[in-house]
Amino acid sequence: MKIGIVCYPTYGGSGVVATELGLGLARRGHEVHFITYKRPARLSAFHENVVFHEVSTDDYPLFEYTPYDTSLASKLVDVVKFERLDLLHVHYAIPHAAVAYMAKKILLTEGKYIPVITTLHGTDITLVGNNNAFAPVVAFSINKSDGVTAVSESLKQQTYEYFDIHNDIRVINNFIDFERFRKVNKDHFKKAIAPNGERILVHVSNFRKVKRVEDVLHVFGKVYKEVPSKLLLIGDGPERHNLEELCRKMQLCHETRFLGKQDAVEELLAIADLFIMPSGSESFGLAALEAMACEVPVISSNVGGLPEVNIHGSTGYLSEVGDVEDMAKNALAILKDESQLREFRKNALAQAKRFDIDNILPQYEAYYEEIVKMA
Ligand code: GMT
Repeated sequence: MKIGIVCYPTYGGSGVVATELGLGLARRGHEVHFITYKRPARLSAFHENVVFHEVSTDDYPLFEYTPYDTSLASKLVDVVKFERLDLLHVHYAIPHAAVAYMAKKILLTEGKYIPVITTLHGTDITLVGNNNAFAPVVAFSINKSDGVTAVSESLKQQTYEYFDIHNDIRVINNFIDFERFRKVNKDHFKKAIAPNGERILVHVSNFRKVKRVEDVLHVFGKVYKEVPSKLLLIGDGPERHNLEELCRKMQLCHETRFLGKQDAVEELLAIADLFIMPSGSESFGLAALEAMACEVPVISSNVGGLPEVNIHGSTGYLSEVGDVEDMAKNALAILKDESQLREFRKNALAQAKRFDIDNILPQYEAYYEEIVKMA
């Protein structure tokens, strides 16, 4: 098939999933066209069957806000027509689903029908889409998509709850590439970070408020009092400065490292003993899945899709949002008991295998076939 993928090219989860999906489809012989404003972060090398189309927007003094939506719609029309695409798969509803609908309508005037699949990732529904400034357009464009997928059962239910949706939503989960995410020997890293055999706790996110990274520090503050340990904070974002201040106030700076954005996250997960994800909202929790694939148990909140990924008492523990006491108690239960840690590591890996890219990609392919046939 010839597939157009529209996504945000940044480090966010939706862009990562879209890029890995496109690369996986290309490996399976499909022709994949990425259409966005910048080369996606994980699309750095040459890949057979992959083309990147950059959407450029011209500045004009009249535009206080550059009309990206219009440029993207025009680019979609152009690429669909000249590359003879069979399908457009847009990731993150805002603004991609509405823009794809406009491109579809324009193409129809020329006698070309292009089916559009929208994948809902999370904040496009839970935080952003559910805001009056976007809601009517999000609901309309989901209803106008030929196919809709959500990354978890929970996100599917939330979408029906928040909006008046009369389209079917198919759940196709986030996935993991075990060629990349697996436990490898990185003892030299471990020695450098935890020279006295301290436990290593890790958090990875975009440091937005919704991730509640301050809870990570509060949990770590309690754990550290009882078990010699180190904390690695990976990623960057708007809360970073406040977190650095909190870390100083809590006098945890010697034990905590802010590592910023890292390309090879798997190498750091390889030395981790515990992953912490205390999010206030999380449609799936791809970062937790990546940790589990590297045999790292997860302490998380119990919101959204997290209970579908992290199994309480098996791959880690779930707590109410903000209950740092409970999270710390659970973390200590794992970290103090070598046999529980070993067991949870094994369970985390087994659970992650359910989301192997080799199981999930064929679900997308089958869905594409279904939607194209219906169109
Ligand atoms: O907020 C983020 O983590 C980024 C966001 C995105 O759309 O770029 O991630 C969402 O999509 C990921 C991939 O489907 C999911 O694994 C994350 O759980 C989801 N984030 C939230 O729901 C907060």
